[in-house]
Amino acid sequence: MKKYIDKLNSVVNLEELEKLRIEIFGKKGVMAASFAKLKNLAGDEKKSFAAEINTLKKELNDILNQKREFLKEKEIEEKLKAEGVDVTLFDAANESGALHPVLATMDKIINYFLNMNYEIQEGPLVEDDFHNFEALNLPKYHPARDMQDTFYFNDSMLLRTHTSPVQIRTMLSKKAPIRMISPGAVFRRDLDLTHTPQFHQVEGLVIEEGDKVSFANLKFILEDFLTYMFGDVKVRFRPSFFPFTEPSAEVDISCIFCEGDGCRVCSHTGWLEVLGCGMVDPNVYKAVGYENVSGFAFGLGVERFAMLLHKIPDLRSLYEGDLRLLEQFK
Ligand code: 2NM
Repeated sequence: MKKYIDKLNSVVNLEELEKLRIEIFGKKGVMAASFAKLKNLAGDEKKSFAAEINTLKKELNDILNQKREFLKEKEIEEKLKAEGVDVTLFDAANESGALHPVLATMDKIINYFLNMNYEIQEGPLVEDDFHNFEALNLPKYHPARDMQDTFYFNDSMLLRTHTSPVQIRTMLSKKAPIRMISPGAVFRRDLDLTHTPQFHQVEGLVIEEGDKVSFANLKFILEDFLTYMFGDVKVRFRPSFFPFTEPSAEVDISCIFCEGDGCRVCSHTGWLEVLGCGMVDPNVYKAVGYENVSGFAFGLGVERFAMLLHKIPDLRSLYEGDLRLLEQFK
């Protein structure tokens, strides 16, 4: 019987321990057999044997319970060790991610203007009629306010259709001089080869007191910016119209696919439209209470810039999350 003490002490897992428990304490176990022997004994002999096996029973039981606790702890520890993750471990096979091309393009644009001492301003995505339209010289019944183009919540609240309301909020909150860009998401009810209902813009605004800011200043900064973005390209300004600028222009660069020779991407014109801009319209100054100032503003679509920079033919591929596209931007 005493050999079971050694046996218990040398068990190494719970499974073995359970087998041994049955061997000792089970119905057909050694303990039951010992107690059965008592029947054949009498008197002092019976008494001392009974005392002996009861002591042994208690001893074996204590060892069994201790051993069980110890093995349980040990198994949990082993499990934790096996399943745990060492976050400090260097894994050469683990692949790193990268910025999405739209975000990377946004960063590149932002960096140019930060270097030129422009501030970044942000505003709400859910805007009201005044900041998104009215203050920008887009009066009621202007076609750009059409339900067809704008996501409305009700009569006055909407998802901003451009980041220009951030310029309005900035002008309302401080005086000239202003030198700012407003990067961010905008929303329009559009979905086809070249349009997604959410896209990103970077708009810019520069305002000084008096008549210091001219169209020549606007031309310089945009030519310099486009050279920074696209390298050695030609830049041209075409007269255009926006309600919030006067005069207004659209800006083209020489086609980066055919270098101006004419191809399908540039519709055989040799030019790609990349920006809108102009001198801030007097009606915008009136709406924000500015007097005796001069300034220019411009706006661009980040997705379009990303597509041109990386020669991505289909806008929708930017938002399909296909790893075969994304892995090319590490
Ligand atoms: C564009 C083109 C031309 C513009 C104007 C303003 C504001 F608020 F200052 F009047 N913000 N952005 C603007 C001007 C935007 O995007 C194609």
